[in-house]
Formats: sequence, C-alpha cells, structure tokens
Amino acid sequence: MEKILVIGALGQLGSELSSALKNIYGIQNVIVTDIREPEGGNIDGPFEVLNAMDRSRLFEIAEKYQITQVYHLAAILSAKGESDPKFAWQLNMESLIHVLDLAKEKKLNKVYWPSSIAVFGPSTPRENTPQNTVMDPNTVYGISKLAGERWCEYYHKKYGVDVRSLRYPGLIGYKAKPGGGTTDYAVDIFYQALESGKYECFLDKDTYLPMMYMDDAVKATIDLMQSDKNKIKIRSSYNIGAISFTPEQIAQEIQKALPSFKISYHPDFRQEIANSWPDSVDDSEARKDWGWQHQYDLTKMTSSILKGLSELLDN
Ligand code: AKB
Repeated sequence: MEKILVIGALGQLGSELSSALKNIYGIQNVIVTDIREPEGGNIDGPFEVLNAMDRSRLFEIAEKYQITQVYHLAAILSAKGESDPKFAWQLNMESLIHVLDLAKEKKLNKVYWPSSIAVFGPSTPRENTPQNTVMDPNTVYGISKLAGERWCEYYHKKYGVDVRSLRYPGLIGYKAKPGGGTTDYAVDIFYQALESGKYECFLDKDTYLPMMYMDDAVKATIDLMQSDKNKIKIRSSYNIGAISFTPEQIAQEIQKALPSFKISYHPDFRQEIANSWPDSVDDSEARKDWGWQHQYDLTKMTSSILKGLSELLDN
C-alpha cells in the first residue's frame, strides 16, 4: 500500500494533483501538506502544516504516516523569485535536498519533483528546444531548477533514488490560482475575461511560449510516476510539451465565446524573462520512453476553462 506525501499541496498544481492522487490511491493514503492551513479549514483526508525547509518536521511526518512516495511541489516561481533571489534559492534548493535525503535514508519507493522550461535561457535554441542543449537560465528560479535537475540525477546515480521529473511549460488551470510565475497571465486572463470583460497583459501581444492545460499536466505527472522504472531513461528532467501560443492568440480564442472581451498590453519586467524562454520544446524522449501524449489544444482548453470557471464563479 502506497502512502503518498504531497508538499505544497494547496498550490496551483498541488491542489489538482492531490485530488487525482486521492482518486487513485484513496483519500487516507494521500497526506497533503502546505506552509499554510487550507482556507475555510476543511480538506478531505490527512493534512499537516509543513514548511518545506524544515527538515526535522519533514522526517517526522514521513515517519508518522510511513510515507513511501513524495511529490515535492513547493517552490518560488520565476517572477516572485527575482524580488528575493537568495530566499528563492534557499527554499528551492534546501527543500529538494531534504526530500532527496529522506528518499535515500528511508528507502522511499519514488520521488516526484517538477522542473521547468525556466532551465533554458537566452542562448538556448528557441524552437523545438532539444532535451540536451545550451542551458543558461537568467532567473534564480531557473538556476535553482537547473541545479535541482543535476541533484536529482546525482541521487539517482549515486544512491539509487527513484526520482522522476518533468520540465513543465506554463501550466493553465482555473481551480487554484498560480502565484509569482511569468506564464500566470494565461490564467489571470480567464478570470478577468469573465469578471470584468477586459484584461491588461503584462507580456507583449506576440510573446510566444510553451503552455499546457492542467488536466494534461496532471496526466503527464501520473503517467510518468506510474511508468515502469526501466522506461525512465532521463533522471534529470524530461522536456514535456503540449501547445504554444501568444497573448493575442489566447485573447482571440476567448473572444470567440466572449466577443466583447478586450485585451491591452503593458509589458513589465516579466517580458525579459519570457523572452529568454523557448517557443516550443522537443518532447520526443517523453513520447518514446513512457508514451506521453497531450490531449488539449488551445481551442479545447479555452472552452473547458470558460465553462468550468463560469460555474465556479457562479457558485
Ligand atoms: C513560471 O512562469 O515561473 C512557471 C514556470 C514556467 O515554471 N509557470
């Protein structure tokens, strides 16, 4: 029986991934943790407050629930990280090392840790970015993800830790809001379209970036984690792709359903970060090794979000 610990479970990805894990493994077998209590204080199944940098509390919770797998999702993202780079580095790196040590010492079955397209930088080839290429990230978040990838591979090779990872593009979901990312505009735009009918975008209209609908991200993560160990050939982190679009293109897609929706552009410091990231990534290794396939294109994603978010806002 697997006992799964999710760190950073109240975040944008964590909340949806935790629900999916509870459906697979059972509510009582997924122990969700976050640095804060859930709003309204109620959550299905076990919940613990955990600061991801608190090593002894992590080990204590792992012992209490006899944890066998960890999904470590807590991180400071690209835009927010720039306001306090040293803290972002400390949180992103220390927490990962604690989890890898836990996996090594307690012989956990598996660990999941997300990387990001932020590992790439201005000298990386932009189109169909290869799995192995120039990596010169220019945010502290990207630097921490690149270093984290090296640590994951190191713990796998040196200590046999079964750690698995994906380089997520911008993740777009509506059930929980993201915080502090450069790709967050593609979530905010839906809220604003439905709530006020207009949106001022912090990236320029033709900023083309790789993105993925949350349902695909959850599926990718679970597919990777449920794959046979021998199929996982990359222990740093897999390139993973789905769709790419610009703010103008997503606005036009929204306008098909909401013709009066208006978008304006006021790029800020996040533009430079976005400019250093790929347009699209080559994820053929993920497709070949463990059968990755995405299901949502821009049109399907937009109509799913508009429907789901309208219902959510009505309630
Ligand atoms: C961010 O924008 O920082 C994240 C990411 C691409 O990892 N969404």
